[in-house]
Amino acid sequence: MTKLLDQIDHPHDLKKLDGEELVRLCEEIREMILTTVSKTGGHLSSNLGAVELTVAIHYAFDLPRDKLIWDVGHQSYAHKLLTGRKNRFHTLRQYEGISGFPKREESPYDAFDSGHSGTSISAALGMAEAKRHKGDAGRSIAIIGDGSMTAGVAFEGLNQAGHIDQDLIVILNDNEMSISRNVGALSSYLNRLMTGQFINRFRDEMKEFLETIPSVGKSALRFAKKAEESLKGLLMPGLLFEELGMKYIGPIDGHRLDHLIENFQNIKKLKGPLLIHVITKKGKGYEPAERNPSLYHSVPPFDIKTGEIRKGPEQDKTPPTFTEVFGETLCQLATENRRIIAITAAMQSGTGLEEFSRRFPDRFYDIGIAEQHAVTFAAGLALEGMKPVVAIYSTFLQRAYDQVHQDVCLQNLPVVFALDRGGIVGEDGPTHHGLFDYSYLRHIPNLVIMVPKDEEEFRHMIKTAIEHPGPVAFRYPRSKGIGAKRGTPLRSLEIGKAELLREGEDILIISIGSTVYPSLHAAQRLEKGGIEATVINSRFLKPLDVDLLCRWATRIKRVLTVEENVLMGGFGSAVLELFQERNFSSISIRRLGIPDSFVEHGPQALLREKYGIDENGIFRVAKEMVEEVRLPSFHSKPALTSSVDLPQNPE
Ligand SMILES: Cc1ncc(C[n+]2csc(CCOP(=O)(O)OP(=O)(O)O)c2C)c(N)n1
Repeated sequence: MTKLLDQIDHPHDLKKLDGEELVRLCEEIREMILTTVSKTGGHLSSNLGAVELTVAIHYAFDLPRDKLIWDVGHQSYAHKLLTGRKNRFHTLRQYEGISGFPKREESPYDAFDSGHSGTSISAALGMAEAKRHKGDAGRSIAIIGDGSMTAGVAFEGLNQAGHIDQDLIVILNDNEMSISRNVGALSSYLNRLMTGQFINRFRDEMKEFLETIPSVGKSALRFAKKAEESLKGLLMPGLLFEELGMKYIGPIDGHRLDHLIENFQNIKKLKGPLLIHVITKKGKGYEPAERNPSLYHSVPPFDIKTGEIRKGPEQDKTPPTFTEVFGETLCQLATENRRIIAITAAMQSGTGLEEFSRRFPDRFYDIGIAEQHAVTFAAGLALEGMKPVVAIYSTFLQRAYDQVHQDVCLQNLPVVFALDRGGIVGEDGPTHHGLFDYSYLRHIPNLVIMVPKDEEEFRHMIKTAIEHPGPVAFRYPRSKGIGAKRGTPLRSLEIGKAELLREGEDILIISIGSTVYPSLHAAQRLEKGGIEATVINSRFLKPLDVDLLCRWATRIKRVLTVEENVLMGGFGSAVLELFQERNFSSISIRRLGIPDSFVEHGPQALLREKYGIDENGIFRVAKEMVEEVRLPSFHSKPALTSSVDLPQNPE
């Protein structure tokens, strides 16, 4: 039998299939997703759960005239398969392959680039309004999970949608899961809608009440039964959304293709803002993922037969990842310090807080996908004498910039920010790289920022942060450390004190975080070629070790800074500013880091090499800098480095 998927180059091809064929197509899509993700890794559970939903949307609506906006976008694989990308699907998340998220540059069917939760409703509403202005009859459809619905911005969108009464379709894909089990009052509410407990409880209470009234009881009961259907609609389902001005429709079984299609076709005729509540199962159709949807939420390559995750270097327990070291050290400190509170924004496992949540359940908070709330909640805790540790991926803390600024740093509150996934994260790509945090944090007064070079230094930084009386952040990468020996008693580091790692008179390399060891290795190679390098591990992005940096810079006069962050406003910028303030006009300085562009998806090592922040890149530029003296006409590549002879300060 020929594959049905082979016949689908375009969503319009779906309309040639009958009901039974569409069901078979869903099976083929599921199989394709499973086979591919088992090899490439990726977001499995969410995609398996959204297959019928995706087919039904593409069948019932008219894309790309109608706009479909995927929230987060991690569940858009079936959409990619139906919109002309099936032949490239094997390149999913690979370097130069197709992205794991919707990308406008990849396809006209991808209406909006996403990766961060909660944005779909606002974007869809904006498009709907633009369509009204242009007189375009196309529909705007946001598809959002129950986890992402906990993001405040989703409610900001709903608030306006209900207010302006715009034609907008919001499909709530409810699988009761965020990455872990969804949490919070909204989740409980959706759950009650789903199970109908609310309605049943009401009905039972009503029945009891009516039966207690002797003469009217029976007929009233008959009446009540008849009224039950309308009562259901009138009183209970979707009340919250109805109150916000949306028309609520559901819940609908998200795996019954016929129901979905019929509902969507009817919905197309309705006006105003609609919320369609669809119930799906995360991991649907693959038993290991149905059993453990969190494990397969974002999964490395695995064996389809057994579900066993293939052992790569990342799965080895030794050395541990920075995330693991964070979780372990925080538990150690929390045993002695009962004021330590851990907060995650729906990333309990990703931020290494599983153990903490088990051991200190009363001091652990998963506050949902609500980074802004997490930070201000921490500010409140800190004001009352607790020691909150907010563990958030660097990319997601971007959302809470104002809270870090206003609610924590302006008030000089002792909140600890644990910024996981700092730097290049790999296959998740530009929406997830943590390449901006040096720049968006460094200029905020009162904030101390540390970046560990290895696991052992990291442990002491966590201790330092806990003991620091003001706001403090530490930023660490998505990876294993170098296997540094751990276990010395935890101690506090001196704030703003850098570490001199080696001495040499030809060039000064000042490095921070993940680039420190590559800098050291580059220095060792330079030495073999007769070039002597001094290497300083800055440890602190802020405050800098002014004395040490200035002393060595004025002595060597040739400085290379290295960082895994955008160059603008980053670590090298901080060093430049320092030298400019000190009138160091005769120092030649170059900076290695990420240029003014978004970094694509791909393996971490490959991208670090491409952007010249690995050992080879550092070696090459350091060598060039030393040789430039002998070959003055030599010019380096301008995109990645800048060579500046600093102007004399007019003062
Ligand atoms: C602002 C932000 N914080 C955290 C995340 C990490 N994240 C990715 S998917 C996800 C869970 C989303 O749950 P839901 O919307 O219900 O989708 P499901 O995977 O269950 O289909 C989280 C927390 C994110 N993408 N964006």
